[in-house]
Amino acid sequence: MIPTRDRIAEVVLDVIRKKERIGIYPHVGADGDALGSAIGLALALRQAGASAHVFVDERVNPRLLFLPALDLVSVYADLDTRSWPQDQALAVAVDCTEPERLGCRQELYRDAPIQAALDHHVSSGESGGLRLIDPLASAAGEIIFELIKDLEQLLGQPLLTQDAAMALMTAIVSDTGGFVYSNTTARTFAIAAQLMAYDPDLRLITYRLFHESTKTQLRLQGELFSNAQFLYDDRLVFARVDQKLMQQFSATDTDLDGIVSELRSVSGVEVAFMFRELADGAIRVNIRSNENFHASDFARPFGGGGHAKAAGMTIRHRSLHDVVDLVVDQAGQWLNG
Ligand SMILES: [Mn+2]
Repeated sequence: MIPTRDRIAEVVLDVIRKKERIGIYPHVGADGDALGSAIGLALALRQAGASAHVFVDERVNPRLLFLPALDLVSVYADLDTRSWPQDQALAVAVDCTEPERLGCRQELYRDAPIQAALDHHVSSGESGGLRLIDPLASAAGEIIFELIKDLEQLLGQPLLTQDAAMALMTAIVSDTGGFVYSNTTARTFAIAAQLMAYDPDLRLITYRLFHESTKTQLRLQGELFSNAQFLYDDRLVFARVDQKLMQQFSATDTDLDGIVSELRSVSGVEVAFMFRELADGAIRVNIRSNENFHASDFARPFGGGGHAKAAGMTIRHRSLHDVVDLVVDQAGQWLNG
């Protein structure tokens, strides 16, 4: 057993025995891993007799509304301060380590007598509390699964249920892109195999996370793909979206999900951009790249950031047209340099 996991399990057991409250905190903009992990943990803790709740900043992403036990999830903006729990004995951050990643809830998290963080992102911060960071885990869901297994051993009772397995499987499927990203390991499959024994609906998870679309999305994608522009021997491709187009299709930001990744998938493309005019006039640039183009290095001089193959930046006080020219020209120099 990893010492920190051991200690966290002990602390959790102590809180359960005292019948005290546990708050679970996924990061802002909770994705399938953050929310699935949080719900999976809450359900297992409840199975052990604990009073466990999940707190999030914003309404649940529509793509995740298939998750079980959403009644355990409270939205910060929807609660008045009186009903906000003051009596939690333990606060657990999930899929993040820094309290800053908890948005409006960070004070609530800090106010708890004990804080624990369960994460798989490499972190430079040295915040206090109990921290279990495992960068080799594909998803926070893997770490939560192992913690639940420890608790089952210590308590001598089963804690996982079909609903908890559904939530944890969602976490893992979400962060591995359906077991295809390079973070997918033998351990990922071993845990997924154990979760499958509880009969989670894998087909539904995959459909809702990756494949479900709407008529609006289909029409908008058709428009953007038809008009995508290829440059530099088709090594660069970009799409542009202004407010007029968004209104014409009655589209929202989520209707643009996945478009830039599709552009990158075109054979021979090294970098794909999506330029989007936001309602306040700022220009959002999403970048997806392959091996030969470091997306976050490219974004940094523009005040952006991200990962090697997925990054973004927001540029203000310039027109969509100017930003496209500037960025495409700069990217051309990178590709030819
Ligand atoms: Mn994650």
